[in-house]
Order: sequence, then C-alpha cells, then structure tokens
Amino acid sequence: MRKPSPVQRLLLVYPATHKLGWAKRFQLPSHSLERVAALTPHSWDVVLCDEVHEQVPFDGDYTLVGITAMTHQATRAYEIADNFREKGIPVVMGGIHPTVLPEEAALHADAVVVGEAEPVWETLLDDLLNGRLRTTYRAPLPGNGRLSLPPARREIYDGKRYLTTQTLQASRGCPYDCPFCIVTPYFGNTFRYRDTEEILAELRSFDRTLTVFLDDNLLGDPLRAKPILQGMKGLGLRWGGQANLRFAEDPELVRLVAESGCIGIFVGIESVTGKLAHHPKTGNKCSQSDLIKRIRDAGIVLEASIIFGFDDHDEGIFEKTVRYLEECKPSLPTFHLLTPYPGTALFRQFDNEGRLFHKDWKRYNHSEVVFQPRLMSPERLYEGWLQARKEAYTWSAILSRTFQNPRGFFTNLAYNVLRKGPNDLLPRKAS
Ligand code: B12
Repeated sequence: MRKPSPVQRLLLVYPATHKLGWAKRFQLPSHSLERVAALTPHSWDVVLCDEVHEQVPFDGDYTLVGITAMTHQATRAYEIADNFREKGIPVVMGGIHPTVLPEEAALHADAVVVGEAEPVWETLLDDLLNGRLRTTYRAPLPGNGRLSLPPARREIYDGKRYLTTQTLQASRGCPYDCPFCIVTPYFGNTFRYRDTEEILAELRSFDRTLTVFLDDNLLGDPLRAKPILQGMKGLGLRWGGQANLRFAEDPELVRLVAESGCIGIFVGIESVTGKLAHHPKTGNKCSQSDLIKRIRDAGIVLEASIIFGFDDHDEGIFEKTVRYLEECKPSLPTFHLLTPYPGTALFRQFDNEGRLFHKDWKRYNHSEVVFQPRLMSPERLYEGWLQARKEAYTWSAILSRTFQNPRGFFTNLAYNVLRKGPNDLLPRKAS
C-alpha cells in the first residue's frame, strides 16, 4: 500500500453501468457520496467522480478511494476498485450492496462500511492514517433516535451538470417491511426525522428553485412532515420527493404538500392484484383511486411505480394493470420487472426455491427477468412488461391522463412526453 501523501485526498466514485447520452442532464448526483463527503474532515480534499458524466481518473494520486454501489453497479464497482488497488491505492466500499454482501465486497476492497457511514467514517479515516485500517466497519442498526446530519458539501458538484444539486433528506427509514425492499432491515423500521429547523435552514440556503427530497418516505409521519411543509410555504421552492400513497388519506397533508411547492410525488403502487399481501401500504379508508384523484386535484404530478412478476401475477396481469391505470389515471405510470435484491426476504425465498437464474449483479436492473416467475414464462413476463409500457404511453393514454390534471397540465404533459420517447423505442419482443 502507498504511503499517504501530506495533503489527504479522497476520491469518491459513483460507478456507471451504461452510457446515458443526453439523458444524463436529467440525473441527480449521488446523495450517498455527498453524505460521505460531508462527513469528511475539511483537512481532506474531496473529489467526486460520477462515471455517468466523466472517466474515472485511474492515474490520479489519492490517499483513499471510496466507491458506492447499488446491486446493479457492483460488478463495475469491483472493476474500479481492483484497478486502484493494483496501483497501491486503498479502497473503501459502501452503499447498499456492500452492506448486504460485505464478504463479497471485501474481496475487492481494503475496507467495507456496512450500513450508514455517519457512525464510523471518522474512525475509519483515522485508522487509515494510523496504519490500522480494519476490513469491516459496521454501523449499529439505526434505532428510534433523531437524525442529525452535518452540513452538505455541495462544492464537490462544482463544474458538473445535473438536473439539480439541491437534493437532501428530511428523514430516513420506513416501517413498512415489504419483502422486495431492503430499506426496513438496513435503515430502520421507524421514521427518523431531522429537526424541522435543521431542514428549513438547509432549504433556505438554496439559491435555485428545483429541490428534490431523497427520503424513503418523506410524508410517512404526518406529525413530523407537516411542520416542515408549513415552514416551506413562501420559500419559493419547487420540489419533488417519494412517499407512500397513504399520505393522501389526510386531506390537510395533501393541501400542505401542494402549498409548499410540490410539483411531483413518486409512489409505489407495486401491484394491482391481491389483498395487499406483498405491499401492506394502503390503509382501508379510501381506495387507491380516490387517493390518486385527491393528489391530482391538488395539482401535483403523481408518478406511480408498478412492478410485474409477483407470485400471484399470471398472463392477465398486464391487461388488468393497463385498464386499472386508465381508470385511476395517475399522472405518470412507470413499470418495473420484479427484482429480488440480495438481503431481501424475496431474494431468500427465490434462492431457497431454486428460482434465481443467476447472480450476475449487473443484470439485477429491473429491466431483465432474473428469476423463474410462478405463473408464466420469463419471456411472457418480459414481453408483457414491454407491451404495458407501450400501451401506457400512446398519445391517447397520455392525453386522457393529462386532461384529468388541469392544474398541473403542462408539467404533467412535459413529463409524459419525456417518458414517451424511451417507451416508443422499446422492442416488441424479448431478443
Ligand atoms: C433516493 C433514491 C433514489 C434516487 C437516487 C438519487 C441520487 N442520485 O442520490 C433515484 C430516484 C434516482 C433512484 C433511482 C434508482 N434506485 Co433508488 N433509492 C433511493 C433511496 C430511496 C434513497 C437513497 C439515498 O440517497 N439514501 C441516502 C443516502 C445518504 O443513504 P445511502 O445511499 O444508504 O448511503 C449511506 C450508506 O449506505 C453509506 N454509503 C453509501 N455509499 C457509500 C460509499 C462509501 C465509500 C462509504 C464509506 C459509505 C457509503 O453511507 C451513506 C451515508 O450514511 C433508496 C432507499 C435506501 N434507503 O437506500 C433507493 C434504492 C437505493 N434504490 C434502489 C434502486 C433499485 C434504484 C433503481 C435501480 C430503480 C430503477 N428501477 O431504476 C434506480 C437506479 C438509478 C441509477 N442511477 O442507476 C434500491 C437499490 C437496491 C439494491 N440492492 O441495489 C433501493 C435500496 C430501494 C429499495 N427499496 O430497494 N433511487
């Protein structure tokens, strides 16, 4: 291993899995790496390399290289790590994939951070500089505590072009333990919110309007969310975020969301079948359709994510879903193939049942069928997914959705047109 140079230099790398072309202008920067940068003492120079936008500087002189990885990025992350380690530069890996499979990540890294960086990062840097770096730094599982985060270090984005660099989290964690989701087992089964004043101070420091909250479920605890939204009124921000459809059961919350400047909310509808067995997300007070209408009527664009491939999905699911969406008219439906991510109950189930085709992580990307579906062939699942995407983005489908949303008509139409392009280019059949 090389001797650390007198000025400590940390390179943080976000691995790319494919070329994005013009669409990269609409990406958000990695919040995971921004948080690691924010935790790093100012005596360190921190450089961000987002491989979607630039080449990895393999010839640079760094004290340490930190790499983040979701599952679909893991293969590329390991290649990058191996390359730096061959040059004698120590590598630390973190993020959801190394958290779930630390032994695998440790084959390519000098140290692995398991879980959140906040409790362990300073110790790790200290250990590195004192020649006693450990293989694993395991953060304690988050409890009920309050979340407090150090100020952002957004200068790492200087010179880079993103949709916006005004991204932040108000909370972490989610109590809904959906079998296909990794959040609850690793980021806690309660909502941990930052203090309202800490969040509002960060929001007030923004000099542009477009802001994106990267919470697991921003509106999950209405009592904590409402004061934040109240405080945002009058800040002139236009914001988006992710929540559970259930927030719309509270009309006051919907009103505050709209009045605080929300332009779009992403929700997971997941599946239109069953008794909510695999997504215990909606209460019984209102139907999904009523909740969607309430959000639309408030002028908020609602992106609704659908997943195909659950065990109760047969060949009829695609038609059923498209008809359901025609009825409820969420502003912007998106479709994904069920992907059993390592660390989830779903992964363990499919692995135990011998239904995983492979563990080639780069193909765990929501766009390939990586497991044997229960009630149809993998080819039919793939083709049904393509067909649903095409049908949901015909001009007549788009217009019938956008006309339901008179208050957000133009934003809604613009988003739909942006989504139409890639859906039109899809093949009709699995290749
Ligand atoms: C916000 C978010 C997004 C945003 C990302 C915005 C951005 N650029 O930051 C958007 C909407 C774009 C997005 C897209 C996708 N996402 Co997403 N996303 C999330 C979400 C809700 C929060 C992620 C986040 O920023 N958290 C805040 C940061 C600070 O936390 P963190 O990432 O865990 O990082 C901490 C630690 O892990 C650690 N750490 C992380 N990296 C590193 C690196 C080093 C060196 C160190 C030391 C530590 C460290 O320290 C950090 C601070 O504590 C998570 C759920 C979750 N809680 O993880 C899903 C999640 C990460 N997404 C997921 C997925 C699948 C996707 C998509 C593939 C979905 C799709 N169908 O397209 C895409 C991929 C996009 C891409 N670029 O390739 C999955 C990943 C599962 C997996 N095993 O890979 C998650 C876990 C959701 C889930 N329920 O399963 N996503």
